[in-house]
Amino acid sequence: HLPQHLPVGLPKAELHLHIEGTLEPELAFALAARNGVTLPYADTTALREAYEFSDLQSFLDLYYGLMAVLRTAEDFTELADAYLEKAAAQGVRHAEIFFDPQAHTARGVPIGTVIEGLGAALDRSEERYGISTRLIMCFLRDESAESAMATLEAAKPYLHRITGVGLDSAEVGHPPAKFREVYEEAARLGLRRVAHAGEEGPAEYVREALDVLGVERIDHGLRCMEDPELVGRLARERVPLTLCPLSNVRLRVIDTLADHPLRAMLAAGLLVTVNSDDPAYFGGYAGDNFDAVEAALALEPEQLRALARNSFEASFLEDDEPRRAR
Ligand code: ES4
Ligand code: ZN
Repeated sequence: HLPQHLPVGLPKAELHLHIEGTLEPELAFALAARNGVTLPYADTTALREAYEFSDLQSFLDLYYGLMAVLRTAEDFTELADAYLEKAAAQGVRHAEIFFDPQAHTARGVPIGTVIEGLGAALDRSEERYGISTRLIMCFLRDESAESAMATLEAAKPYLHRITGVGLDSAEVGHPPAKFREVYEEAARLGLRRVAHAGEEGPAEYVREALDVLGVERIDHGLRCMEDPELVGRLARERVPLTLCPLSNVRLRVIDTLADHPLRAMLAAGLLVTVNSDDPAYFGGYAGDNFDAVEAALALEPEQLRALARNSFEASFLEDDEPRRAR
């Protein structure tokens, strides 16, 4: 791509990015060798060939397995540095980065190792890459509420590095209300609140995330389109939705990019943003996602600029106080 190519070059904020989802096969094998971890794939080609997902769960199984290579603080620093360098080349100027502490503590990697490792890269991100950052700690919704609460407790010595909490992993069967108390405690601690909802799960989970968890941003939220009343509310209340178009195709939430409801969502007045989710697995970083929707949906330059503008409006930049304290 030419750097002046609009979708890639437009200054943008990335608001839906799992740092573990930026683990490229080459880095995975390098870390495996360094840490003495044996991977169940012969090489990077064999690993990439396994990136053929039928749904969210089939992706998550591979994704959590590959995390076995992440062991030391330096591993997390390298992971974040590699992401930030790629993101900068795609016009990202601000990144609000998810991480999954339980996916690491369950393997014996202390939460402090994860946070301090990521933090070392984020501390020099503005000067090195021209990207400001925030860190959002996600709870695994297919684990118990008690485990999430224990994770929040374990994060207390590191809260100066954490802007907010999120909710991710297998959605169906794990409604937001399961985490009511955890989100209440997060709010008491002054943390911002977001949650994945309406990716594979129903529109009702979007409503529950707003009403029970008090979130101020919905990750994905695609299935709100099945509920016109909810769409009206999201538009009226300017609740941001962090869409991830390439992810939706790779995880078979939609059949093809041409089926993506992004145009209808813009037309409905929703505050939508375009993000990469797990770019090492889903075929592209933030600019690639902009590029792909421009091509598949024939977006006008003005719509691309609106998406970029939305990304800063929806961010926690210059606004580090909770917006909808309950
Ligand atoms: C995720 Cl695409 C997606 N959905 C839910 N949880 C996740 N964790 C990483 N990627
Ligand atoms: Zn996600």
